Amino acid sequence: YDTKQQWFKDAKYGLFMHWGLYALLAGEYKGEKTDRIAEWIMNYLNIPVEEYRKLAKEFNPQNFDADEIVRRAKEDWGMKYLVFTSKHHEGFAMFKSETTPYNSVDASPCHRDFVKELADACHKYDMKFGLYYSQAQDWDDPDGFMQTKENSHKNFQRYLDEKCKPQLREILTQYGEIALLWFDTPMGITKQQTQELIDLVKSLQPNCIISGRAGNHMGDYMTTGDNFIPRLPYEGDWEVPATLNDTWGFNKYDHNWKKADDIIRLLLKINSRGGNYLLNIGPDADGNVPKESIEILNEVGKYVKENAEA
Ligand code: JFZ
Repeated sequence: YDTKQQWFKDAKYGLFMHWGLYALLAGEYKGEKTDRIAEWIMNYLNIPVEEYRKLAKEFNPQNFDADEIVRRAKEDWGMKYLVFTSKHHEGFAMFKSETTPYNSVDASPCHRDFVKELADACHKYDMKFGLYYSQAQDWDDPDGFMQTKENSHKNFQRYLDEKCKPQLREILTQYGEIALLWFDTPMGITKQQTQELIDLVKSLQPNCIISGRAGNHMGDYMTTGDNFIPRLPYEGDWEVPATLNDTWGFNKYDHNWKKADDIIRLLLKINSRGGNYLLNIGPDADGNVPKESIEILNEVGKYVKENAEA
């Protein structure tokens, strides 16, 4: 695996951000809790599409400040890139989309384009900007993949042609440089379909790096499992996506925070073997980054700034 992008080989440390409508539920729906990853709540608790969609009408994150988050990541935490969930498995677009009105500008009272806000901040602070896009799982589209739904992805190619590709085109043409496209959970996608998506990305942004989970081992680098670190010095580019507690999306019941010292140790271990550490935050429904996340990242950042940065 070779991304051919020096910035990625040098990056070492980046910020992952999982944020979507699931933040409104924060791990609980109608009194029922999930102690598993909170961005999967629609699936875990079998919330019907029509019900889940209503969340969009409540989404008004007054405290979300892209500039502040990116400034912290760059200046306080020593991170070199950001990856943001433009659309997670729930299917809701966190950007203005002409493809479907189910997006944060058209379906929510805030009328805000969060990809735009983050893109502007990243370009301002010279942070590489990447986008997560769930290419296979889409629990809102009848033809998107959902493991537990009978008859899901019946016409997966229609979903790809009518939602996935048009939205990829949108995020790759409207926000300046997209340094990385973070595809994920390539369930039920063929080699040819994966190739079509990669070709589309590269035709619009030739230098855009494709994550290891594009499908069929066709990404530009290796993405490991959460907190999994390959044993040998691995030849090639790789990245470890990881959480600070036990969830990616905000879960109000998850207080199992890692210690800053443990994060520092992991960062050094990953970097010494040549990998990048992509560490996650999950803002709440008002747009606040959990204070525990900020405390841990500040402490790690202090170490990075004093010892590890060139
Ligand atoms: C996936 C998503 O389902 C999850 O919601 C989150 O976005 C995470 C970053 O990615 O979950 C995975 C996918 C693959 C592995 C672990 C979690 N893996 O290969 O170990």
